[in-house]
Amino acid sequence: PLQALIFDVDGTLADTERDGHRIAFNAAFEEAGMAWHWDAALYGELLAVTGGKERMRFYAEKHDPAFLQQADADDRIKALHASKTRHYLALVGRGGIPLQPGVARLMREARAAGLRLAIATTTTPENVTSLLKASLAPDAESWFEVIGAGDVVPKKKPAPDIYTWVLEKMNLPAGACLAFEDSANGLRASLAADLPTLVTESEYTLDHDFTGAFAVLSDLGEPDRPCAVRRGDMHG
Ligand code: XBP
Ligand code: MG
Repeated sequence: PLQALIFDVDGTLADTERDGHRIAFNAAFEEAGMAWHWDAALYGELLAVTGGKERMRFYAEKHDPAFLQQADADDRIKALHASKTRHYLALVGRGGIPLQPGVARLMREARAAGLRLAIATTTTPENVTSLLKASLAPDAESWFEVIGAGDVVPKKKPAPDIYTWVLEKMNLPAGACLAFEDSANGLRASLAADLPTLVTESEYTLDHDFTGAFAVLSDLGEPDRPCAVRRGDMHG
C-alpha cells in the first residue's frame, strides 16, 4: 500500500527556474562584475545539468573556458553560488514564486490521510525550506519527514542517489512510495531508484522524454481547474 509521497522541488512544486534561479544567477554574475548573462533560452539549455555549481561549470566549459583555467576557479564558483543563493532566498522570501496548481491541496490531503511526505531535490536546502515557508505555509517544513537536498549526496540527478538517500532515511521500500517529478533528469533519477513516478510538466520540460512515468499531467489540477492528461490513464 502507498505510504509516502516524495516530491522534487524545482519545476514540480513551483516554476522556480526562469524567474527564480535564473534571475538569481544573473544577479550574482552582475554583483561579481562579470559579463556572464543567462537569457531564458540559454538557461533552458543549461538545465541539462542539475545543481547550480555544476551548471556554472558547464556554462564556463562552453562559453568561457579561460575562467576555469584560473587557479581559484573552484573558489570563485563556490562564492558565486553563495551569492546566487542569497539572491534566490531574497526573491523567494518576498513570496515571489507561487506553487503549481494542486500542490498545496495534495499535500494537505495527503497529510490528512496519514501519508508520509518527503523532498528529493538537487537544489540547496535553504532554497527548499524558504520556498515551503513563503509559498506553502509558515510551518510547512515540519510537514516533511525527510528533506533530501543539494550536496548531501555527491552525485546529483539523473543519478538515483538523492532518492535512495531519502528512502533509506524513511526506511521504506520504493514500492510503498510515489515520486513527483517534472523533468527527464528527475524522472531518470526516480525510476533508477525504482520509484513509481507521476510527472507534471513545467515550462522548460514540455518536450522532455517521460518514458517510464506512470502518468504525465499538465499539473495536479484544482477542483475548478482540472489538469490535462498528456499521457497515461489515471483511471486504468
Ligand atoms: C533543479 C536544479 C537546481 C536549481 C539550482 O533540478 O537543477 O540545480 O536549478 O539550484 P531538480 P542550486 O528539479 O531536478 O532537482 O543553485 O541551489 O544548486
Ligand atoms: Mg525539477
